[in-house]
Amino acid sequence: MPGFCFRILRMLKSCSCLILLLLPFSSLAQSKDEPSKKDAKAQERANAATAKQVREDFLHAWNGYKKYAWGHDELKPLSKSYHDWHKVPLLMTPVDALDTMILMGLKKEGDSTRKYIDENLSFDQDIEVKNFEITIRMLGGLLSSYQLTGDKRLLALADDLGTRLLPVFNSGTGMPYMYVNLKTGATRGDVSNPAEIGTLLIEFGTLSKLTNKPIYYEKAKRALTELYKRRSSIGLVGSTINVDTGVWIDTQSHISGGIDSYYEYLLKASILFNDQDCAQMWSDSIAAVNRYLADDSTGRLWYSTVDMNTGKRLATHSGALDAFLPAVLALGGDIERAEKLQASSYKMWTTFGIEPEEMDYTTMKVTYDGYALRPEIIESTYYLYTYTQDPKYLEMGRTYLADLDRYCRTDAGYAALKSVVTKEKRDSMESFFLAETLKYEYLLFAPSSTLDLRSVIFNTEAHPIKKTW
Ligand code: DMJ
Repeated sequence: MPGFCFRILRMLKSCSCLILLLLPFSSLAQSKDEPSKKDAKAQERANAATAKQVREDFLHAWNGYKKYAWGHDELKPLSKSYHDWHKVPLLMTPVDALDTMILMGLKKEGDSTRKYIDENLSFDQDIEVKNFEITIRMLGGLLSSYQLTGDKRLLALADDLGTRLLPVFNSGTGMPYMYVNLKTGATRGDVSNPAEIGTLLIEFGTLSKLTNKPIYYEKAKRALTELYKRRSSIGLVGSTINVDTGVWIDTQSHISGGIDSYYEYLLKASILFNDQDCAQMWSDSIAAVNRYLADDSTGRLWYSTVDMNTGKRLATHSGALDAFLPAVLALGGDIERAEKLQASSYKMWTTFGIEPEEMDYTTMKVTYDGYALRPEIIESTYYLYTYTQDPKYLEMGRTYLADLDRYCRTDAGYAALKSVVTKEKRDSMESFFLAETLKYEYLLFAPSSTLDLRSVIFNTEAHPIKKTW
């Protein structure tokens, strides 16, 4: 369908001279602005209908969670049961999904979910959690929902969680360990990666601003800075590093999972906190990434894997996670590169009917065939539509939605795919499907008054944070 539309658009472009010639005559019959007004109205109606459909899809998934997994972390949409990350559930899906409900105007659901979280969530648990995941999903979710509702209990929960997470920073370098026990503060996991080290400042920084406790900001900013300090002489970071010694373990540099949101947070923290150090770190880093990783040898723009010290190309992979970069490039003002890269991501999606976790972009052959219901490609589409208003991004959004419904919908919710080639489903619906995938899809079509992208910074789990300080 979109390919068809693009062809028509191309044809229309080539006829543009003719249209220009005919324009004065047609305006004799119609008032000057009538056609565009009509188009705008039709687009508005179509967008409202798609937004409504996304809201219904959200409710379908949420009702499945409520029916089969209520009180637990995640729905298992095939076996109609639940999955908990730890021996005690932390209400991952409700916390992650709450601000989506609020933005979608699902007041009743939002109110009862918030009440349930207020009354039942406690972090005083003898469990070991992954600092990164808990920060972006739980801390981020609590903070944005607090800002949207003013419910002080949510802020108190965030503050309690933040305090329990702080021991992660007690390493040799100040870069965080991967795991911490919420009750004892015991830490584990000295080999980490840039994403887990550098994707904390939006949440910890916001917590500092809202509680007037500088320690959160200081610890997360130090972690980010210590990582940046260890970049190579050509300005790149590797894949894994020991947080006690500061020594790189794996020197492969890319923009995919494990590194991705480190770059995202350099830019976003610079904007949210007006932090000039972050701004400097972002501009140095993205320059090196564009210089050494960007690869347009196939006629399309992709980002490759190189050695962080030499810049030597090591692999030509891209995948669902890499699709976050156009959003970040666009936010950083580089619309041209963002649009080129988005066209590549879209090609990846349409080649398989849904995007794979990883493929080789020189051959377009899948190297990892799963699809985890990831949001990144939709997130980038939403940013680019906001900045360019180009309707082709709406068509992209409609393609994703139709494919999600075609391949991932089950009678209990939505399921990840084991393989984008066979379209066989997997018994998993991660909380980010409700927190991110459907939120960005909804915002793409919802009226801009729902939320103005320019007035918030989304954390990497799509929780919008407003600068109230
Ligand atoms: C989410 O938890 C976040 O977007 C994270 O930055 C990357 N992985 C998932 C979604 O794919």
